[in-house]
Parts: sequence; structure tokens; C-alpha cells
Amino acid sequence: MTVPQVRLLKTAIPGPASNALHARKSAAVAGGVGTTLPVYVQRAGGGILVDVDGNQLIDFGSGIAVTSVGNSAPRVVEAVQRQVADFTHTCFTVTPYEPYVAVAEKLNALTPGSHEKRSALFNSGAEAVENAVKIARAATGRPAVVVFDHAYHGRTNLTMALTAKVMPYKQGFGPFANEIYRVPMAYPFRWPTGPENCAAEAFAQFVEQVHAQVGESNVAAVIVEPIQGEGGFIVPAPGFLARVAEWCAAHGILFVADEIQSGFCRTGDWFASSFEGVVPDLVTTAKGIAGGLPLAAVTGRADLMDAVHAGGLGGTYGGNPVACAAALAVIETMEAEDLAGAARRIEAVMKPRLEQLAEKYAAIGDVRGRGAMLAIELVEPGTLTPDAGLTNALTAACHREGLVTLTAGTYGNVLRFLPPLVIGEDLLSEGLDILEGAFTAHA
Ligand code: PLZ
Repeated sequence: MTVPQVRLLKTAIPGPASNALHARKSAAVAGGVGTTLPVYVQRAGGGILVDVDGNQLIDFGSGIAVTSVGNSAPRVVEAVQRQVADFTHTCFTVTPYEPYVAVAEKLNALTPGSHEKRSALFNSGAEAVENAVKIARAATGRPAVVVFDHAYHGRTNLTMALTAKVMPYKQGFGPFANEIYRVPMAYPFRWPTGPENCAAEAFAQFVEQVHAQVGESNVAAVIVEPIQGEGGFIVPAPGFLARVAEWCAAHGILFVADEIQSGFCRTGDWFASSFEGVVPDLVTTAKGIAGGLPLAAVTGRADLMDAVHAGGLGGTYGGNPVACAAALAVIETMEAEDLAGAARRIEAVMKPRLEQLAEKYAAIGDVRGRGAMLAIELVEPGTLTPDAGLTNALTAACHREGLVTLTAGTYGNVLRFLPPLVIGEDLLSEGLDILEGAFTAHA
């Protein structure tokens, strides 16, 4: 990789060139398009982002779990350059091409379960989730969709309805799509009777609410993130997902795993569902699938996927050849470099450090996550009261020191860490040192 793997601060963060660009942004770009950290990137590779002032920042965000293979990963660059010179577009539903088929074959092989599968490709995560709902409704002939508290599934009209959090995602954007029903998530840290009761009680509530308020025979699908992403890296209590999946199967309801954030080696296996022994009927993927090129997919049981009439699924750009070439290079990289193993190694380095911090700072109520999808939840010491103020102060302190971190959570009180899976151990440790320094200064 051509970007030196060292942190380097030449100016304040953000520096003058970033500030000048940000003024242009504010004058030209719609205000609704927010900015987490107004540092304008010029180059990136491995675990480093280089900004327009020449600063080199450590990347603990991966563009929200996208550049798992690293930014401009060598195989991706080569594959994209080759494809872009051959042809850029035909529209797969007009005159098809091999890379789309090859991505579908790979997805069918890599997603959980050895049953016969089919895939359909799209542009964004939200579009994949929308299409999973279309497929589930067409295959079951049922209207209702069940989702969970803290869920995030996208920003389109249907996926806003599936998403739980009102601000900023839904405020002012209704009316929303109907036939969406929300049930409690098995959230161990916040479960009223304690984490040990969480799986069983949350499952009982799920069954009761779906039965009483929706009716099993009306439900096409239950959609769940195996580890919730924007909602705060909530790992459902062990056993909960398997019970839900089993119950769905018994009632002809499709279990849809939204692996858009948790998938593609992020959690230490190809898909997070595997840790719970769950084989979903449909899986949605995006983000890490193509190293930053826009690509998403629905993969699932052949009988369900083929239930939709020809022409019922598609789009001008879905499965664009350049994005498909990138995805094939990503998958090759993940296999060749064992990036699932890399995610497990990141967990082995980061989690003990975060746990040590939690021993020292009572504001850390919970340390959780899997692989390179880790988070800490910040509360007022000894309570469950969310501390979004501290979360923002810590984030700002990390940003000033050249560490890109992200927040999450329904209450805005979760610091989440999503380093590229190829990040070096020295950068990982340095990032954790910066986080620790932020705690020393602010907690
Ligand atoms: N499902 C589980 O995490 C995207 C959203 C960032 P798109 N998460 C990042 C933002 O503020 O918009 C996501 C996800 C899960 C679906 C999506 C939607 O994926 O590619 O952003 O549409």
C-alpha cells in the first residue's frame, strides 16, 4: 500500500484547507447531508486517511464498515481499473455479463447454509432491504413485517419505517410505509430483569406481541441485524436469534438477517449469523462487500428468490460491472489474507484494552461487540442514564488527535470502533492510546 501507515498531524484537525472546503460544502451541498468530522480526504490506504492539509489520521471507522479490505486495496484497484477499461455498464437486465453471475455464485456459497440459493444485486443497503421485503411478500403472500427496537435498515420510505430512531432518520419525513410492527430487542445491558433473563423474556415478549398484535399468518418476514449497527452495536442475548428463527420457521415466516454492517468478515466470520448458529431464509449485504464501490445484495433460499416473476426485481445500475469486479477482488482478498481471522485478532487486541478502560472509568457501562465491530456504551456512573455529552466530548478529543471514531446508539451514547481489517497492530494500539488519553482528559 502506498499510503505510509503512520499518524501525522501537521495542522489542527481540521486544518485550513479542510476548513476552506467545508465553507464551500456548506454553500453548495444540502444542509441535510451531515458531516461527522469535516476533514477532507485526499488519499487513503490500510488504516490511514490522508487529508488535504497533509495530516494522516488513524481510521477506526472504515467509512462505516465499508473499507474492510482497506481503502484502495491493491486487488480492488487492479480489478476496477481492468473492468472500467473493458466496459462500464450495459444494465444487467438488458445485456448481462459474467462478473454479476460470479458475485451471485460467491454470495450463494459464502452465506450461511448449504441449501440451494439465488442472489440479486442492488446499489445500496437500503435498496437491498427494500427488495428483501418485496421478495418476502411475493413468496409468502403476506403483508406484515416485524422489526426490532434500535433497528437501522436505511433511509428510503420503506426502510425509514423499518428503522427505529426518529432523529435524525425519520423526523419530518412521514407518512411512513404501513404493515411494519416493532418488538423489543434482547438488549442485555438494558434488560430490566438482568442480562441472564434477557433471551428468554425477550423471546416470550416477541411471541406474545406478534401473536396478539399482528397474527402469525399475516407476517411475511422478521428482519433483524445479527448485531445491531447504528442502534449501538447491540449483540442480542445469546440464543435469542436462534429461538426467533426457529419460531419463524414453524409459522412460515421468513427470517431475514440484515448483515449489511455485520457481514463480510467484520465480526470474525463471513457473517455474524453464524455465531448464533442461525441460517437465515434471506440475507441482505452491502458495505464491506465491494471495498467502497456501491453494491448490495439479497441472497436466499432458491424457492423464495425465484418466487418473484421475471422483471419484478432490477434497476438500471444494480450489480454494475465495476462494482462486481470490486466485490470479486474483495472476496479474493478476504480469502487470501484471512480477514475473518484478522477481525478476530483485532478483537483480541481491542477488547481487553476496552475492558481495562471500563474497570478504570465507571462511565463505561458496557463493552460489547464481536471481531472488529466493538463498542462501549457510556452512562452516568452506576446508572443506565445515557451520557451522550461525554460520548461527544470523547469523540471530539479523538478527532483532534487524528483518530477517526464514530458514535452510535438510540441515545447517542455509544462509541463504536470499526477499523479496517487490514489495520496494523501498531496503529490499533496507538488509536487505543488516543482513546485512553481522551478518557484521562474528559471522564
Ligand atoms: N442496514 C444494518 O447498517 C447502513 C448508515 C449511515 P445504505 N448503515 C449506515 C447513514 O447515516 O446513512 C445500513 C445498515 C444496516 C441497512 C443500511 C443501509 O445501507 O447503503 O446506507 O443504504
